[in-house]
Amino acid sequence: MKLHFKLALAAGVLVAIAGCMAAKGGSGASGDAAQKVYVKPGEHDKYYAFLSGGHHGNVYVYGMPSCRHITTIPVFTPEPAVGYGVDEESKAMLGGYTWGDAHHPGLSETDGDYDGRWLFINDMPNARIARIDLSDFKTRQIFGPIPNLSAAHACPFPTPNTEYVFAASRFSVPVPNREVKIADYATTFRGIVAGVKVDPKDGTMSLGFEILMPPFDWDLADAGKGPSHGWEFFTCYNSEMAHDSLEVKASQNEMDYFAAVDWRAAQKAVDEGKATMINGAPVLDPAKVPGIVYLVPVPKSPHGVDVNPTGEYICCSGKLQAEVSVYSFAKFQKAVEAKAFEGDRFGVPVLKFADVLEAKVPVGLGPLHTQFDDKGNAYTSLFLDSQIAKWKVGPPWGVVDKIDVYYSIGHLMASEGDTRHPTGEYVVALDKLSKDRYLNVGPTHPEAAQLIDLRGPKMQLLYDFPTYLEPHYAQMIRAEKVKPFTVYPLEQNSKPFAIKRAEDARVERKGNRVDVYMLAVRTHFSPDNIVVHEGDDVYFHVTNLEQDDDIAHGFGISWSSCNMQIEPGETKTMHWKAGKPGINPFYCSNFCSALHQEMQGYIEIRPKGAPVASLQRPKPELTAAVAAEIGH
Ligand code: K7E
Ligand code: CUA
Repeated sequence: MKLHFKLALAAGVLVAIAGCMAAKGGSGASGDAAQKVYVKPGEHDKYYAFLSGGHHGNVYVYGMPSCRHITTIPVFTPEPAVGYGVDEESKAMLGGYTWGDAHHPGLSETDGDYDGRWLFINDMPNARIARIDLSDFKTRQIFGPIPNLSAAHACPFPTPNTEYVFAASRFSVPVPNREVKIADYATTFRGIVAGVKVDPKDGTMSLGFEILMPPFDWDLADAGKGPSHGWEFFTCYNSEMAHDSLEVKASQNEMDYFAAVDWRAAQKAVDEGKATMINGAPVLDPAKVPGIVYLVPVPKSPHGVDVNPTGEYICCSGKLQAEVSVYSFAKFQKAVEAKAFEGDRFGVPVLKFADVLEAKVPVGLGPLHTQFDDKGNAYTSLFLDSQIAKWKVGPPWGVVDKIDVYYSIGHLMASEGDTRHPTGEYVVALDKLSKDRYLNVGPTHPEAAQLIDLRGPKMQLLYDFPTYLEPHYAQMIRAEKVKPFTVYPLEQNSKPFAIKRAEDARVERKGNRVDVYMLAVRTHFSPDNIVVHEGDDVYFHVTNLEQDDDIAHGFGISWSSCNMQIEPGETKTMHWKAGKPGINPFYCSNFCSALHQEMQGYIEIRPKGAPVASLQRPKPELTAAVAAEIGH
């Protein structure tokens, strides 16, 4: 999110920004930094880092500490090289959308630690959550658009056993959405918090509950753990309920809030039938169902909310304040038990600031997000100061170190930093502006990320690496926890259109529909000559029979947008519409072998009504060659 202008206007700190920019420059790194990021050729990194792709709609995978970009996982956006959004399965998963704005990767957890099973990530504008399976680094489910909810920014932030992922609305809308006046915002618009259940066996997401919230802009979230397990916390801005000129009007109140949601109580209320169905979602109204959500005042337009590794403290950063407000979960519970409320907003009880606050830590200007290490320290990003402040969690609560970053840091990611056991080795600054740090590539600058060593008494800048647009948040997991397989075992391929024997390769037609059961193996497609009618709907079901590492085949068709990659052992289906009578070539688009260039074929398109066999088989010599290649 572009906070720059909003903050400058609202806080009147333009001078502060200009001043701090002018003071920057120089490398910041020194001494033994190069050795600390060096991973010898052929050796592997210690951590996987998953960086959100922002409005690129995907996930970038980096190795740490080398900061090498290893791959990009397509999630919400079509990707032509592998045919994501082109083959029938992934096309259906994208649901007609061709973009997403992905902000927050959320690794699955067991007992509050990353378990390496799945990675969840939000698409804010379209209110969707994707699940990437880390057994093959593929997007396997896109859940949503979640009904009634607009712009899932506080999302997905999994709970300690991945019981739930969450989505909260950044932009309130009428619930249910209908024809209303924008001017009726405060009476008609509502926020929504959605609890999305995750199946513990296979990760499948389904809607658990929705809670009707005040029409504020729900911003970020984090799950409780340890003593605060069972709760999810959400910050908001715009408790003023402005619907225009937000950069001024939404910064009037001294206090906004964080909301604390008791997700077990919410689920129980739904199971007991206390919800109203709206657009197919069970919606709970806190005015009618007490005990599921509370509000706690937070100074000055908070952004990040982060629970410390022990689960005792909730750290909120007021963007327009130079402090992190640290709340005690124990005090929160006490205040709830005592019903010490100072009124309510839309039926949600409001607790007293002083009752729940534990400490105020004066970190510096523009605090946004906080991460943690294994030694009881917190690290808060300072957008306006372009710094990270390291501070002690617990008395005597105070800043112990600061480091400059280049420039205007948003999120930061510590190694296993959202878990109960951060490793305290690294933090990566995810900077919003790179300005002069890289070769000039024109007006669109790359994003800037910086690796910082946390192991010494002082933070040490090790390395700068540019990224493509536009990581917001990221997570870093120990590499040994992630064990993806490198080929799909052919015997486990149960796709309905898969074929595994040379003699099963064929073309079948029924009416205008043509099904091509095709095999790909070095270095042939079988069949490689196909006859269709103009206008036919042709479905290519391509099975890659390889079982060797790194032997993917491509299948691309000339004069079309049809291309896909088929990995070893995999079957994919792609639709192609036959054009005018003539000849249309296809080929293997993914380099696979010495004779890759020979891996090609032709489609013969005949006029409507011309004779075309309803069953076509490849020439016997091709079938024999494929059989020889695969052993049967
Ligand atoms: Cu850029 Cu988490 Cu969307 Cu903060 S978010 S900076
Ligand atoms: Cu198969 Cu290139």
